[in-house]
Amino acid sequence: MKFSRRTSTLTAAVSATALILSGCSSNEPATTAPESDSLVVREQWVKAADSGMTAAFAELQNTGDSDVHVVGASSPSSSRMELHEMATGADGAMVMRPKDGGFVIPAGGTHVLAAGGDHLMLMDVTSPLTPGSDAEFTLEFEDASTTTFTAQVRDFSGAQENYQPGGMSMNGSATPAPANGG
Ligand SMILES: [Cu+2]
Repeated sequence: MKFSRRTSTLTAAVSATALILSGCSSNEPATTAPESDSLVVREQWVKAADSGMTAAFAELQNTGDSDVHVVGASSPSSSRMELHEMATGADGAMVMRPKDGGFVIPAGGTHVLAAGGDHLMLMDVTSPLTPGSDAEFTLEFEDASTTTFTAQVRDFSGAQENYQPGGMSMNGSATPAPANGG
């Protein structure tokens, strides 16, 4: 008798704890919208290339009231993509390199990806991007949501920046051949 009463008391205590815990989780802030809901992509285009590296540009507008973090990009047109920024290399020349933490688009703001600045880098074009055709891109956000957009391929003679892989320190001899991109 005594034993069974203790058991039921224990069970009741466990149930109460479970209720408290589930109560806590329902008290969390209302689920915020995925970052992808806040991002508008416009003026997007990609520089024509037959192979190797090239770059895509766009205006990324954040219509939401919290920052949007772009942490990755992908495209069926390239086996790999990186988020690049321009920086001054050791020799004083501008180089492009992966941007730590990706792109942050402030709440209500617009982040412009343009030649000479931040851009989406196609590291290895897998099928020729010919002027006038379209290419598909996917942006990945910090919360793992994604946005897909279509960019027109354009002829462009600019954006011939050198590539500084991994943001590592470099000297002239370590610099890869000038990349056809960024
Ligand atoms: Cu680049």
